[in-house]
Amino acid sequence: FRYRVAVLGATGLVGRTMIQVLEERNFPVDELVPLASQRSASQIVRFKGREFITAVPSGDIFRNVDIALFSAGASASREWAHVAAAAGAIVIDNSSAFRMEPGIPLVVPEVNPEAIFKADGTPESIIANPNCSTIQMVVVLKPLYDRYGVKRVVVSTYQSVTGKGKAGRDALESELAGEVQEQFTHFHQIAFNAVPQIDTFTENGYTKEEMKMVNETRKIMGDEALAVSPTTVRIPVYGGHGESLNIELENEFDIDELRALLASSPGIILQDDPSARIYPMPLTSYERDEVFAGRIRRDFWNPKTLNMWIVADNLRKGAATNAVQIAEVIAARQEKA
Ligand code: 2RA
Repeated sequence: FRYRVAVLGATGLVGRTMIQVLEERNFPVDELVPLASQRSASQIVRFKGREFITAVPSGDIFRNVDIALFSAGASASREWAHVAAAAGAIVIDNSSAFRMEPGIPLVVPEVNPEAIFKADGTPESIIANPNCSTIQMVVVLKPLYDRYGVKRVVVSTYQSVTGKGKAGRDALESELAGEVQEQFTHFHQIAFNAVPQIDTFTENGYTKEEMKMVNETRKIMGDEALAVSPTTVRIPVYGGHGESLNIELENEFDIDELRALLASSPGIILQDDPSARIYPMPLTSYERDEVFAGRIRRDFWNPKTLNMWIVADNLRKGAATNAVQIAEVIAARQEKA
């Protein structure tokens, strides 16, 4: 099988990373259809040594598309996802538009790949890609959940400016260059700072980013009793999101056995040797597809509880790679069918 793959938002940071990952992972692309809004139309994207001009989306275009990767914001997804699905495309949407929609699966391939498919074994027509900070956390929670049960996670994030796309990255660069800002992309100056606000506040004192970590995690893990207590913070780094996790398990654990379990779990690379100063860092996760785990240690105040530190490239495993991996699961199933 080879696929005609559209990328909506092809000129954005995630869209460009999607195209890069499709090429790197050699996804069987028969034809690439890069799409962008009117504002970004007619820009050049490169794929497998060829240049493509971005087009503006239309119903007709999606008639000749098998898989459509979306990353152009929630309003563009709301406008085009059902049009593309009705035209026969399978939509993998990185925006927040449908993540909590009942009947639309929210998928991390290492955690709940079966949610991609209907009872008859065919793929759902719209599949939601979770928020970056949620994805890296559930990749690590999944093996612990299956083996020990997970009751509660207290998570503090240290999120890259690239979570806000090109604008987020450019904001840091211009502040570091000493340029005066008309208004701050990250609500305040981000250079030499940490801003404990990502997205807007909801009425309960938590931000939308924090509520995504609560609600999306429960949907992906299929457990509405799983307690997630989040604080999300923006910091001036490029390479990826860091997360400090305090995880309360249902059952007792042996720390070496738990470490070995993580090391042998899909999508996880252990970097955990404090004596050698080996632990995950954004600089070492940059442009990688895995979730890096380290600083694994027992919480000496609470039984059945551990602390750990994880890092993942939020543009890759946090967005583009996860979406392409969902497409890979679909392609693998069709090969077998
Ligand atoms: C952020 N997770 O980091 C959000 C959206 N990518 O800004």
